[in-house]
Amino acid sequence: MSLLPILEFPDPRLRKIAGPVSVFDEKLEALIDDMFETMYDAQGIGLAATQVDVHKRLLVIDVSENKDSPLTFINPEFEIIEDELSEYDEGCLSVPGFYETVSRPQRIRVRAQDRAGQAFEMEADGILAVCIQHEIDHLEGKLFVDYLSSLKRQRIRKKLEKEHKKSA
Ligand code: QAP
Ligand code: CO
Repeated sequence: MSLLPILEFPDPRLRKIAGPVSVFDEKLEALIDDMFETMYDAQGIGLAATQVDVHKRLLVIDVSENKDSPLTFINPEFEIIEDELSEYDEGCLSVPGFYETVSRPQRIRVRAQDRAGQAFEMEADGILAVCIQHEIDHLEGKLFVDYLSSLKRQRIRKKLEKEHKKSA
């Protein structure tokens, strides 16, 4: 297993639209394992393949307290069950150090495939529903900062660009 580098905003590769996963093989299994290792190492609760520069429709999530409930979503799709919005302070491993409030539908139904290619369906609410929607956005090249005012987004971009210059 290995840790994968995580792309950071405003890297243009975070804007790519991911394509479907069609081959379920050992290479995919290894990528999933590396994504979990990378997410846990970075203290994250969700990671989309886009964030590690792999433009395939694949997410890993673990919102459990004890980090013992890994969930893998391949080719995920969701529908809104409950139109009502709820607010959550979101962060992102690709936008380190910044948290802002975002509103999203409260309850969703997700259809996806697991690592073996088996289709499954689940309903989600609370932080899991937030996280699934946040991660599916990544597959569409979308970031949580896109929901903020352009002033806030620019401020975040400038601060991160400064950080990137320092460490380059
Ligand atoms: C998305 O985000 C999410 O800034 C996943 O310094 C976030 O795992 C969904 C993280 C909140 C729902 C609620 C962020 C770690 C992790 C940082 C993450 C940081 C270290 C973010
Ligand atoms: Co994110």
